[in-house]
Amino acid sequence: MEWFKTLNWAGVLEWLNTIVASLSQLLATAGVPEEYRPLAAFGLLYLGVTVVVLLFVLLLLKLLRKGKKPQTDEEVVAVEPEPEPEPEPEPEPEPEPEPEPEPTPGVLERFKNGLAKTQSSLVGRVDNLLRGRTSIDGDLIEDLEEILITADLGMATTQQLIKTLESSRSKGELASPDQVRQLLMEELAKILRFEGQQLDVTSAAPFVIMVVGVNGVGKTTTIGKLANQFARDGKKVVLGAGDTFRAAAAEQLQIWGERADVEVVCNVEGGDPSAVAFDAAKAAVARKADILLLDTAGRLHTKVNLMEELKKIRRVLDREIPGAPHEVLLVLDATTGQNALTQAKLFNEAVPLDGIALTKLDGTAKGGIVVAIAAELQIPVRFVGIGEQLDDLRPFDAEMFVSVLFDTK
Ligand SMILES: Nc1nc2c(ncn2[C@@H]2O[C@H](COP(=O)(O)OP(=O)(O)OP(=O)(O)O)[C@@H](O)[C@H]2O)c(=O)[nH]1
Ligand SMILES: [Mg+2]
Repeated sequence: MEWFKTLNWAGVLEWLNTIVASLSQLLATAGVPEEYRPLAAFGLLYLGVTVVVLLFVLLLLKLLRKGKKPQTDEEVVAVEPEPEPEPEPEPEPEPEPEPEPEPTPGVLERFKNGLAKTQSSLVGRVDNLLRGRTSIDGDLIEDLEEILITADLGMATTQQLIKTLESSRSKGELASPDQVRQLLMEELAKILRFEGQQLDVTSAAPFVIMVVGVNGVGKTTTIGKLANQFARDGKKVVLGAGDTFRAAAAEQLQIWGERADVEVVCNVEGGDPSAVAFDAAKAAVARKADILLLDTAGRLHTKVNLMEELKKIRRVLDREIPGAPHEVLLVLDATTGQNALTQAKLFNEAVPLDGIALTKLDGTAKGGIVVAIAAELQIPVRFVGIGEQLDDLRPFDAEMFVSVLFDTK
């Protein structure tokens, strides 16, 4: 307040007087009558001072805002929202993080996920039985027998496995739980392994695959997945829509054909499936295709006339392409368990089967059926379906299957 007292008020008044006088002169030149000039001059002075004070306040606010940078989160919260926030300086662009690897799990992991239910119904129970055992006795083998049967390995296969276990035990080769586990793995792989397990489509051109099976097991889906994989491998593929029975069956195959970018040969709905087989075989030869995949209508294995129809299709194919079909692939749905064995036996009687595609392993605890199929039918399992995605049909590999099944870590 000291400065206030020491201020030269007389000087200030004189200075104001000078300004008012100059303003009056200015007003005179603007034609303002003399009696209004002092009032107008004061008015102008008042306005001018107000503008200067306002500008000063604004400048002060701006300076304050610049100087005050919040340091902590609490301070940020405490800061009053500002009427016109200064645009924050653009933060330094963070270096782009390396793109995450695709979340699609690897083949082994997909297999493991697909076999999870079968694993717990078979290996999980075997491990529970073996846990904490120091010796292997007859009771344990009996309990093991029950587990194998209920895990859909089938009576005959289970008996065969139990016989091997018993004979090892009597020779003193089965002293620890680990040895039981190991022997089971070896024996299962032995049953599942086949000479020429993988389908070799290079042995003929066009290589004709006729796909058969009961309703809804996954024939068309399997054809779609195979077509995609073959096409991706650079093969020229033709599809034959031999299911003329079910409405929209040809459309379903056509969608798969579009996805794989391969030709689909169709005929009228309700037409003769042998005629489709004929047209498809002709088209495959004309286009110099590497592979012809022929879909057929789902049929009950117990319906004799329908099984006869398959024989006719087979004959037609053979007439057009000698030696065809090179592969009659039976599609079985793993969720049907032991019923799949009956289907396979009856189909095999009508049209000798070359291989099996076991679908829907992902949705079932009955995956042990694959062992029963291989052991009792002596037909190689070529493919297994572990889901509905394009890549979820995998070539079957006995060693891999067993090691994934017993990998409980
Ligand atoms: N989870 C799962 N589903 C599958 C698998 N394979 C096929 N499916 C499903 O099974 C259902 C039937 O498949 P389709 O291919 O139409 O069966 P289809 O044998 O051709 O049937 P029909 O022509 O009617 O005899 C579809 O919903 C498929 O997505 C698999 O491996 N896993
Ligand atoms: Mg179908």
